[in-house]
Amino acid sequence: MTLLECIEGPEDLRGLSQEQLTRLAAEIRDLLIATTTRTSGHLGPNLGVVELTIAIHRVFDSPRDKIVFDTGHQAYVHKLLTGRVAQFGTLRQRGGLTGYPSRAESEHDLVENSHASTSLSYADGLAKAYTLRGEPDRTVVAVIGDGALTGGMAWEALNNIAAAKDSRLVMIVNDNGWSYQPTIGGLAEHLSAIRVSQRYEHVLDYIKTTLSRAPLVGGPLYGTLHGIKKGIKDVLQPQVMFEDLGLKYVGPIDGHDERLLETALGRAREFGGPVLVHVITRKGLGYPEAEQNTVDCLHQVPAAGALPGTWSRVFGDEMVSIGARRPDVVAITAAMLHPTGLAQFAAAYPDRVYDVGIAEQHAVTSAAGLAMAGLHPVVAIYSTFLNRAFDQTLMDVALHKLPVTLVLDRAGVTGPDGASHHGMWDGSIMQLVPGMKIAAPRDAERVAELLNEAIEVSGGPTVVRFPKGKVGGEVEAVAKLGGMDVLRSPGDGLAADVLLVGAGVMALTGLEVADRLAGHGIGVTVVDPRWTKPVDEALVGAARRHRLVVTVEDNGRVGGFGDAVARLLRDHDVDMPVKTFGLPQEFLAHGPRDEVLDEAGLTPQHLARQITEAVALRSVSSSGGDVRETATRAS
Ligand SMILES: Cc1ncc(C[n+]2csc(CCOP(=O)(O)OP(=O)(O)O)c2C)c(N)n1
Repeated sequence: MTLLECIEGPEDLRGLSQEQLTRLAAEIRDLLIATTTRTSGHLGPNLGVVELTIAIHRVFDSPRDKIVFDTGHQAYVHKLLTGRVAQFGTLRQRGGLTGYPSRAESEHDLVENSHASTSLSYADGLAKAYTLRGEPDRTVVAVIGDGALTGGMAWEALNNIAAAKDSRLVMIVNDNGWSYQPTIGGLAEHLSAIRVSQRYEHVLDYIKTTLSRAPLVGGPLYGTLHGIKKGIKDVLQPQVMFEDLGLKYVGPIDGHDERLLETALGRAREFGGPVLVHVITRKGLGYPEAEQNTVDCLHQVPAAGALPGTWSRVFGDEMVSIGARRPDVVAITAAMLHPTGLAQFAAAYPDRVYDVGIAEQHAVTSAAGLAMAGLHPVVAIYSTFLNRAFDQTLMDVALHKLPVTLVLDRAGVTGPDGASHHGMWDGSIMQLVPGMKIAAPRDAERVAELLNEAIEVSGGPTVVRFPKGKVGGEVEAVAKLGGMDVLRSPGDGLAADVLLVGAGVMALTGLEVADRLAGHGIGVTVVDPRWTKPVDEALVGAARRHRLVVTVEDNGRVGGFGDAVARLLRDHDVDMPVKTFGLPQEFLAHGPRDEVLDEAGLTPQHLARQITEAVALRSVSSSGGDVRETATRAS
């Protein structure tokens, strides 16, 4: 039995010797590598926090003390130390452990949102609550990476925490110099100045020896730390910045020296007010393939980069051609250059790409500024993270009718990252934005076509949304209906029973549904709207020529494309039932995309059954002709 297998909870760590802790760290690293290379997952970040997580759990008393992991992708070690070794092999598998903290999994898990830069705000609230409730013996710990620290919310929180002098709050900045890519920005430059400083080793030694001589508790300790800080002020800039905010600063601490970490954290805990502990770690430590990976230190396995054949790559390739033709087109990423497919654009036009850090709100308003000055920015963002920048899209971009294109990767069900990563909101919230135009390509050709159309729009914002993963082969239109593509007409001998409008890839699902329904004698016209906002008014006439309208979208059902179609038909007094299929408006668990879609009823089989029942309920009286009579042949 390994040491790790004997750890059923943090209390089992307490009796271990330093030598055993070293062995434990090695066992954890072995398991992290063996598991994530099989199941997929965040390898690099977790390898970097092994000693830190051990130290946190030896110093603090979870779950009485509260530990908030920012983003939560680096919480695997925490899972292993809180009784989940046996289940770890099920990581990110359907029904297995989630890839982030999960309140359902453990009382030691608190925050499962996985959207970065929130930990300090949660921690601020928790610590204030414990003060108010008269529970001063509890400490709140936030673990935040230097990448997550580039997010605006983190700074709003710091500003407030600095003023909450009674909060027993320990903020651990896990500084490895990397976000997905090397962390960018003014703060990052300060932090990296420390790491490359030739005097860094001396500083660590100095802190090590001085800390071990420091008094054990409270104010006197801080006097000592303060003295250290002042002494190294010329070498280390960040603490000056934190100090100017009014925050106590401890560091930098070698994040792989478990004993030293314990000493620093123990003293931070005893201080009794908010303290920031600056810890230097190495992303990917212990796995050469991660340590030496120059793209992202194996932030994720398999790599999140835009591989050939993926939607992101098709987008990225098209951006390179657009960039050659349109010198006014610039690109923005919020710390996701490679995963969003912008790496080639960055290589071709290094001056025309901006990595703003994990700062989606800033990305969008900065894009507004670029557009005001005559450029056409393309903001490439994962669908789920656009939620952050709704107000910026609405008020900063749309109100000013600015030509900004938001390219939303990973729209719809994404899979193993679970509830917080499914891109199921954008199709609804973007419907609310006046003047917004939303494109949903069904295949690679349409990604290029619709991206180009979006970039031609000069009077307001546009969205292009597409899913995660591999893109299928081209599906050609058989006819046009207004600006939409007709992919299939009911077929010989079948009536125009159902008008099925499938947004994006759901148009392809629609084709399979139509095949199944044809087998039951039900004629289906399948339309890909291409643009899901504004809804093409040609649907009004087409609806009148069928007996049932069906919409299918890979987005939450509430307020999405389907609701927009139903509204259009109501507004035109079309007396036609509309069945809107989409994702249930719930937080959907993790699992393979096809399984999540299956559970949501969005497979051809489920849809065909439900549509057959709906058709059966309709009266047989049929009106109007066949869309084939009115559609013009696609040229
Ligand atoms: C709002 C938001 N934008 C983007 C991401 C995607 N993302 C996940 S982890 C990560 C990098 C985090 O870097 P850091 O906090 O330094 O942690 P590390 O992985 O380096 O330990 C990013 C950009 C996210 N989770 N949330």
